[in-house]
Amino acid sequence: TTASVNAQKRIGNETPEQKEKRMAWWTQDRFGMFIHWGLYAQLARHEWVKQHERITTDSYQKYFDNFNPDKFDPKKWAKEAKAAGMKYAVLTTKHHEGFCLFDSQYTNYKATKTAAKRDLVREFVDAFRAEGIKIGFYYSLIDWHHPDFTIDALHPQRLDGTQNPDYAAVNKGKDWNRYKQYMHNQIKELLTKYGKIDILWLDFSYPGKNGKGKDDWGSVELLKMIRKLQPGIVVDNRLNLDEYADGEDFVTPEQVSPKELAQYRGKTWETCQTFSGSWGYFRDENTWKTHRQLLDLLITSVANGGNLILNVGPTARGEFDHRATNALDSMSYWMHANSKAIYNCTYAPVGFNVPEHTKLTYNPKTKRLYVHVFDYPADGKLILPAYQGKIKYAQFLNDSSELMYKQVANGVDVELILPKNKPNYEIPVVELMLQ
Ligand code: JFZ
Repeated sequence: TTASVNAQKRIGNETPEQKEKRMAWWTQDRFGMFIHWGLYAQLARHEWVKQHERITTDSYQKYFDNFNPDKFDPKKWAKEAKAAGMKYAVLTTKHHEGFCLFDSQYTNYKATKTAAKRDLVREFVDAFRAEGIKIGFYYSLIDWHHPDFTIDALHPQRLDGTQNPDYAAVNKGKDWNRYKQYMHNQIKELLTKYGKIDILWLDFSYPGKNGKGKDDWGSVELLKMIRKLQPGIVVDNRLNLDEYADGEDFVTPEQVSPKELAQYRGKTWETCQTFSGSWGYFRDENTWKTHRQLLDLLITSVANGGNLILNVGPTARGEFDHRATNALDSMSYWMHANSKAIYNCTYAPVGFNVPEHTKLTYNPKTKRLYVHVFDYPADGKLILPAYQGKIKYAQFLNDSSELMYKQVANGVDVELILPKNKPNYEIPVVELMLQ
């Protein structure tokens, strides 16, 4: 999707300068936490399990009846997010399964009607706000529980669990407008009952025959309402409004590898990533990313002018499991020492070549260039190609210890002299003060 297709088509009347100002905090903060939590945590094998396994709404009811997150303590979540250096957090207020973590007046399929007896969204908002973390709501446009949500190509489940390509027959008697109204009503609730909301992450469109897009969601009308209720809010790009210049605040490359991120330079973007492949808690998944892979995603995002939102899928009891906690702890250790190379940073200015085995981030305000040393040179030599005359001072970022450098005989390159001992960080960072 690209916003440039028809730049003159607009929904509101915000100027590009006003948009940049509205989005400034978001582009500076760079690192957020995604939280996918719902009844699916009990099945513990992906948030799409109801659809993947064609579980009927009747059979799924037992997960509503059994839901009892006795360890839910969002203050703990918020502390872990904060420690990891995450500046904003986006919670699934309702995922595709349709279960609402918030106390919606439009449904009984909600947390307050379960043994939890609490508005989980309210507590999330209070806890994260108290830690100074910006608040984001994910809300699924798709709803596998609402009786008026029509079955389509991507959501072929019939209420009896069998598949039927005869959509007209299957959807007979459903009132789409009733669902659309329900969805608009709930988004309105979310944007009026919880104070200032910083991010809205609506998910997702799949336009085309037997799909759903802007006309189905009433996206134009919806975005107008959103902007009216929360003028400062930042909204994702999954409403299928990419033909409008102002129909999306940021693009959302999902689960892509670091090398695919370079193509997003110049856009406003956030890559969303899981620890293990699934968004919802997945007990038996053993493909967890390493600390290095997570760091690579964060550094490479910033090195290409984007954000990273890293997902946690809490257990059905309401906790981050030990694998998630360990992963967050490792980020926290690195960010404690190196976050200056992340916040307020973007790609390096023109003329700064990327030294071998490194990635560059840059803070335009402080004019500091950060060299992320992915492979530490055994001989301690790090060549900064064509940096001669461009540097004032060099130090490690983690401890502000000075680093010596000298001009290479070719008169163009600079040789940075690193100590034998690699600092105790998976990827150490050199801070260069530029001339
Ligand atoms: C969606 C959800 O279906 C998923 O469960 C999760 O919440 C994720 C963050 O978002 O998945 C998508 C949506 C869009 C694309 C891919 C996966 N896409 O546009 O490629």
